[in-house]
Amino acid sequence: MRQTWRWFGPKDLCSVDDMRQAGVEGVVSALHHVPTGHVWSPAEIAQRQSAIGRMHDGSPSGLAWEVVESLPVSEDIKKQKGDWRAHIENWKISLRNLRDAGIHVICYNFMPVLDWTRTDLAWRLPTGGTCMRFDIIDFAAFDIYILGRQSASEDFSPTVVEEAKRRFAEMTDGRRGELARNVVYGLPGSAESFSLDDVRRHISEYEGLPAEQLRGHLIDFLSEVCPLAEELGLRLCCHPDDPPFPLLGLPRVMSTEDDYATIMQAVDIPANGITLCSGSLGVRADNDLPGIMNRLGSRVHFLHLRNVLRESPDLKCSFHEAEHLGGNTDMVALIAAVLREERRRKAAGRSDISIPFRPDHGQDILDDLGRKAQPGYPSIGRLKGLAELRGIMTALEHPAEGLR
Ligand code: DNO
Ligand code: MN
Repeated sequence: MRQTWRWFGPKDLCSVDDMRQAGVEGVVSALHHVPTGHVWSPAEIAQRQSAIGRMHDGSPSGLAWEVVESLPVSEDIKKQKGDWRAHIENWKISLRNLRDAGIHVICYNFMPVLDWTRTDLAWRLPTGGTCMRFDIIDFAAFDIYILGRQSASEDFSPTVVEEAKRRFAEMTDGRRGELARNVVYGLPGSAESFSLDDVRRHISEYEGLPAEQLRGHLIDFLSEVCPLAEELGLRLCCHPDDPPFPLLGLPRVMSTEDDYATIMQAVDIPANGITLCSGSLGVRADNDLPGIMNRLGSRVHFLHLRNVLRESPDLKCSFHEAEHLGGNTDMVALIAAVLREERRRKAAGRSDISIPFRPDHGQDILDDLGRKAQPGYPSIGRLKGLAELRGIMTALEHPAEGLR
């Protein structure tokens, strides 16, 4: 397992020096400033690589950009409208440029309009630390009363609708504004300045596009890009829907093991792979993370290891981002499954034995509180997560206690 860390570029509060001290082996990054649909040029890629390669005193960091997260897929490609064909061609040129720069693992996602969605970005834990949280009642209140989406109330249970009505009536204007900002915050990079009207317009463009059609569009996209990726020796990996159920009336097609199995079979080549995000998939009780790793592991090219705690047994439930070993996913069993997969790869003579992983999000604790890092990306909380995960890996691989 290769220990990686997400770095948002030179303006990230966590420096290259910090990553070195955290014991990170490789870096995950993206060119967030390049508009979606445009080509990632060799010059831009090289510039980011050189920033990762240097400590603040100019000496070599020994770190390299190993995983792209994310090479964004445009809304046009997801809808097969407008400039979608040109965007696919540009995505392919970016793949070539990344290969030429020696970067081989490329993560992306296929969620219409939204990326991750939370109602609280700094929810206070009993410890005094904070974490991100998704509250289904708050979310329903946003959807029904703030966004005012027609038929929104049909997407929630009658109890949730009832409670959302009461909660919204009691909400201060301040909280209403904050809730709207928090939900919109999870929109992908270049869309951060979206207004509610923009969100309404983007949602309306998906009207009449059922999930099966979106799945078809994903398969069409992969049929175009995976053969090239295979030829270039690249590994593409699709991040799951976060959370793994439909929101705002938008279709979602990467939420379950079946969704992944369908896509893996539809374009059945190794370059078509998975970003196994235990925090995203783990929101659903019917996603068995160690089992998914056992069954689909040969196509897992990248791992996000984090944990969530479900707050009710419902499918569409409230949840918060727990400590890495503290939520509903059995992290020891999941890591054991990853190590088993790596043994299988070694026995099969594969070249990609070591699977890159990162401690996906972390809680805000100690000096990170109030430091205003990118939500989910505090240095200390992630370092704590990485250290805990590293402890499990070390223990499972120890010859005395060893993995059987
Ligand atoms: C949530 C995060 C996501 C992820 C993108 C990948 O679990 O990992 O923001 O980076 O969805 O495309
Ligand atoms: Mn993730």
